[in-house]
Amino acid sequence: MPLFQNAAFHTTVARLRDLPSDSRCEIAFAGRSNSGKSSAINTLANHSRLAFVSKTPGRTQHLNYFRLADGKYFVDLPGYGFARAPEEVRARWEGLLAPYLQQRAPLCGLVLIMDSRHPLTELDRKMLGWFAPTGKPIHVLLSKADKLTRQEQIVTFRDVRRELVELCGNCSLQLFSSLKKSGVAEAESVLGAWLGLEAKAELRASGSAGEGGAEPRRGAATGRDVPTADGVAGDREKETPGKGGGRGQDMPYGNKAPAQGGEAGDGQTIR
Ligand SMILES: Nc1nc2c(ncn2[C@@H]2O[C@H](COP(=O)(O)OP(=O)(O)OP(=O)(O)O)[C@@H](O)[C@H]2O)c(=O)[nH]1
Ligand SMILES: [Mg+2]
Repeated sequence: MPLFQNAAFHTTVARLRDLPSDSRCEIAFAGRSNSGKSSAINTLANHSRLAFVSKTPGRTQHLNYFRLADGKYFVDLPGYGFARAPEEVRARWEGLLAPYLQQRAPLCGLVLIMDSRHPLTELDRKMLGWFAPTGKPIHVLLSKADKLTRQEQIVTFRDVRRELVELCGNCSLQLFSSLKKSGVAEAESVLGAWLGLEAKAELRASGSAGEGGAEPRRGAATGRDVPTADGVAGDREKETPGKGGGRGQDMPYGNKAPAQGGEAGDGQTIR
């Protein structure tokens, strides 16, 4: 059974004070509008309509929580770079997302989705520069890999990996396609490890408990130079202190960075 098969919609959050208080570990899915965030959540959950998917950019407007297990969540975020979003909406997103991304304690990692045909846009770089200083891990999904030839996948993967090393100390990446459902096992391995769900999956897979065979699969994302045969690949670089200024630096959702101290938009403390 896929690791996130039991995912179920939990809640929608539009104000920081409504963030779930029982969360112990949550993973946020960020990226440009229309890059495939909601689709990736559906694919990982093996569910066609858990998160709303749309051809029209700007579909996801709030923080949508999907419960995976007790205290463990995926969080679908609004996309950035949606040119038609009015300034007021963008300001609201920034007021919500800037403090969320930088201060939310149970946020244990970020999945950054980039359309593999246009990876590392200026806004993606802003997001990396914004989030990397938290020291939390980032896993990049190069989405819509089905739109690239095998050769293009290899080149894109290598190019993005080379650049990521410069931009982010605690990053990994892989190719992913929701259409072809490729890259799922690799993503499960990385995200399951962040959530502490992977060991259980290993036990299930090996059919034995406590037999050494339940070693975590973290290595699955390590040290590959090129995508593997099923179009999946990964790489986990050594952790180095994040570059970029974090607070005070440009945030991809709006035009202005939040005030020093990371005001919570609705005056709430982030937990
Ligand atoms: N070919 C292909 N299309 C995809 C893939 N993933 C998503 N799409 C399509 O891309 C469009 C946007 O997908 P969404 O998952 O809604 O994107 P999003 O990033 O959640 O978008 P916003 O919520 O607007 O920020 C939809 O038409 C999807 O069907 C993929 O792996 N391959
Ligand atoms: Mg969406």
